[in-house]
Amino acid sequence: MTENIFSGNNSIQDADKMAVELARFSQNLNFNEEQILDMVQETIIPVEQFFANYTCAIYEIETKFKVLNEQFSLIYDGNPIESIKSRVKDYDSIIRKVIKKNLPRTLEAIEENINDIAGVRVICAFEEDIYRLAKCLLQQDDITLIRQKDYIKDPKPSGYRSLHLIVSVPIFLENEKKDVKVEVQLRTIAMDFWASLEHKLKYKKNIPPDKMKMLTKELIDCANISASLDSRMQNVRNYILKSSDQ
Ligand code: 0O2
Repeated sequence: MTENIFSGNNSIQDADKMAVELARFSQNLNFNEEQILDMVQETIIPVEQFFANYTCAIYEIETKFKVLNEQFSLIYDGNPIESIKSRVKDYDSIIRKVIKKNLPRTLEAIEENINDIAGVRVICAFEEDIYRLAKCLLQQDDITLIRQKDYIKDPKPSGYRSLHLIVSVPIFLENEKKDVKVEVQLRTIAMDFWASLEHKLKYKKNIPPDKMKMLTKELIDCANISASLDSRMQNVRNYILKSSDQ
């Protein structure tokens, strides 16, 4: 069920990239090999640990949803979760956000101010399952809700709908317990289908402005149709559940 789009190598690739840069920079300053190796070690290990913390936090959150999915399937009709997609934000996107938010370029500032370095997207068939799963996650005593944005009740002007939770979850390392932030996005299959297409349009640079305007409007219409589809499918499902109770 889980599609983990985080390759597991991001942190190493990012740290390697930094090591190459650092080595090049140091060579220009005539550092000797040992000094370069020391600096590389000092730079790489905190960066690797930084990314590893987010990977571990994703494991924790994914496991919580898998457990809920299993338990719900015993109570209700079928599994509420269709799929889970997780990722750790890549180094380039983090740096772009650092620049956009004008943050100091330190791991501490990034950790403090960027909430979506770890992202878990939970895709359900029905809207009611989204709220049921969110409620169950938030009532767990090791989860702290930092921020909630309900773009299902209040969709974005683009038509975007999803329930966003920024939570903090503890991870247990060799000698310490650390609270790590994770952005959880819960959405239906229809919301996810819409968001993927809209995301593609957002990053297309070669569409003429008048066509872009038309496609944006078309997507707003599609979002409304998709919201109505979600609601009608939910009604049919509720009817089926009610009639199987009788
Ligand atoms: P990616 O590549 O998906 O990670 P902040 O996160 O603080 O910068 P804000 O306003 O708190 O900004 O975040 P928001 O808008 O609540 O949620 C941001 C994420 O939600 C985005 O991440 C998208 O994944 C998704 N999202 C929000 N609005 C839209 C939208 O209109 N269309 C689509 N397709 N997705 C949306 P990123 O960082 O943009 O990208």
